[in-house]
Amino acid sequence: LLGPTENVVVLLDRVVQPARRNTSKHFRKLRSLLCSLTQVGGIYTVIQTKAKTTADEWGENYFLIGPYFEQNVKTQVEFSEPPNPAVKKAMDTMKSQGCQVFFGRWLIEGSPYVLLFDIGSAAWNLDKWKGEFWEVSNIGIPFHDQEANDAVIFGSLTAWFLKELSCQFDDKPNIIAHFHEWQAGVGLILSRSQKLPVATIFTTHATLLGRYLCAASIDFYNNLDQFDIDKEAGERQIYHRYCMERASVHCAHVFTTVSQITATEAEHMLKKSPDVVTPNGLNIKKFSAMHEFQNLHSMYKARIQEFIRGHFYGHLDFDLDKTLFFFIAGRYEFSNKGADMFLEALSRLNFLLRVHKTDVTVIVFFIMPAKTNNFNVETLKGQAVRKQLWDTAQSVKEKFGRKLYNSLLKGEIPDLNKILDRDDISIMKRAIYTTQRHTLPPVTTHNMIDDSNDPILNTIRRIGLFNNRTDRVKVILHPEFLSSTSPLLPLDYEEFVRGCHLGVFPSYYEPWGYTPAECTVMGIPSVTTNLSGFGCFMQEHVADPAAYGIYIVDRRFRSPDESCNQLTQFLYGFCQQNRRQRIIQRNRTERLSDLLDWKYLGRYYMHARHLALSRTFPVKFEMEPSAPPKTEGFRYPRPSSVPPSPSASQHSSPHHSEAEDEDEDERYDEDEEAERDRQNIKSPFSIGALPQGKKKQHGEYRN
Ligand code: G6P
Ligand code: 1S3
Repeated sequence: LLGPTENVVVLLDRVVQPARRNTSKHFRKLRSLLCSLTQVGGIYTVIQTKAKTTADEWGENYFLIGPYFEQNVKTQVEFSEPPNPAVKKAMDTMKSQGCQVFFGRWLIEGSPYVLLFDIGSAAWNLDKWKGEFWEVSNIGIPFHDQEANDAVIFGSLTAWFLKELSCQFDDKPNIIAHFHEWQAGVGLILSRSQKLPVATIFTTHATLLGRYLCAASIDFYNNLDQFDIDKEAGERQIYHRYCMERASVHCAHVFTTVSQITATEAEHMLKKSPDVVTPNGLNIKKFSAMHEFQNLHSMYKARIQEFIRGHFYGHLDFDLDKTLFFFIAGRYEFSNKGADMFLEALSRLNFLLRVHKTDVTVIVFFIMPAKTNNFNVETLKGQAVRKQLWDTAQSVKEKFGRKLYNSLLKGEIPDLNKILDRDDISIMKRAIYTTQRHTLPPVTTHNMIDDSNDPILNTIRRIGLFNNRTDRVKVILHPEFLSSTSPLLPLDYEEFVRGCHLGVFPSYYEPWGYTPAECTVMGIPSVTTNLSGFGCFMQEHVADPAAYGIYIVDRRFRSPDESCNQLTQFLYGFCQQNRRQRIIQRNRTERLSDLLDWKYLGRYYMHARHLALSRTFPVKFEMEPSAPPKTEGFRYPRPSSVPPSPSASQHSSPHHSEAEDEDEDERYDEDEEAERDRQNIKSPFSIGALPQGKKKQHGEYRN
């Protein structure tokens, strides 16, 4: 703790938090360690993935603070005594007053320390703490909003801990506390009102009002300055939450958000511009063999194809080798996540593929959790039928093999017309009869609790995408997160993404958007929009994003119908690529990974911390007088093989002739392009360092 730099750093993140829906039930929902990708929630992904770079920077001085949930902790945390005497003393004081506090290492990359408060054990203080919070903020919390009440308990515990910690030192310690989202904000507000010697940072990953207004299908971005925000919050019964969020923003020494588009939104909804934009990164792991991710695509695609064989039994009159897999995944916010526009575009794509009589089939997965009552019978039956056909084929093959072997031993070539006997033929006929079905392959894999009101199913009913034989676009709603232990589609999310061809995320409200970012690092092309932080970031950093497999739909300056047409064109263009072109495009997509690495993007968080220290302890720390960092200064050029003029051929796609289609071995020619481009592209890591804070008295920051 009192290391060479004498910095004490406490970074306050909401560990093991769900961030999926604004309800207490979800706040408390248990999470599985294995679900580390977006399935669990974007904010969780930020905190979990950036732990490694932050731990690398601050080492033993980095602590994450969050609520204690027994089920999660059991599988994710290794308990230990805090090695730091100040932390131990602060914890002991709280424990002696009846509060349960746990300490250990979070078993994720970087193994950071975690400090977990049991909210339940301190709940008896709720009325008192609500009163104290009212005294300092005039924000009253209704008794029925359990999530907000939990936030008051958690925030009061946090401020208490910070107070106990900071008074362990004779000299003023250098504590930075970083709070994410309004649920953690009470601790920040209380720390400031108690004038604790703590540098505070508040990060919002979405504004409460922005999310609500967009979900109500309001023309949000063209009316940003028109809203009566207090009234809007009041009408939606989130006024107290909104006040907690806004107070956190205004109390923080440094306010940050995840993208420029959310920065603009915050300016209007929260009446403050962020001091720093902190884009979200990922921990990128490079394979030692360059084409390993392509092999993984092939391997997991085969697993998805297996599922499709079962799901479409009796209707497998399309060529699986010419079938493309698209998907959308994430929280079930129908219009915010663009599922509405996607379905409309699929209907138009279906029409285009039919009129142009193409032999390509598109199967689209919607992975969005909804209330269900188990898998439906028809879907399970499909997999059983597939298994039965497989077993039949295996037993006939074995018998056939034995007869063939015996003939060869006798030096004879068997009469192939007689090698299968009547029994074999009967078994096979019976197996074929089981594949007869009188229903269409189901559109959903589960029994939906609210089937008749489900927005995805209702839209499918309206546009008539029922998986008919004539449809070139088939739809499967999987209203549950994926799991490798599923009896239906035994793949975890990452494996599933790798096996697909295209992720489609035409969001209307998306402060950042991890889903397309995750596709990118796995080398899977994706569709995003210029209303998502990720889409704008890519537009800024990549000269021709579509050539790299990042298709950005313009939802900002076009009408919904025009945007939908643009999306349809992207999808249709993608379907026209041949295999070789897809392979090349995947290589290019994967090349953008560096841009999304925390090793590069972590610098913005670093800057926010230095800024907070210099604002809180100006006598000790000063910032170098250079401009604050922006997410700019680096741009990927067009890939060298893409013609400079769009008139040369199809927009931004790799250009090769159809004759090359099946010639997979030539895919490695792409290495030449990669090598050429690599020489032209300066790595994002080589961009000049950010302006750093300087410690005035005791030397430099530790980094
Ligand atoms: C990867 C594999 C190839 C395979 C290809 C299929 O590149 O390494 O062996 O042919 O994927 O690509 P597709 O886009 O048709 O799924
Ligand atoms: C938010 O999660 P969401 O899906 O509710 O935070 C994520 C992490 O910053 C961000 O990627 C996403 O766009 C936001 O919406």
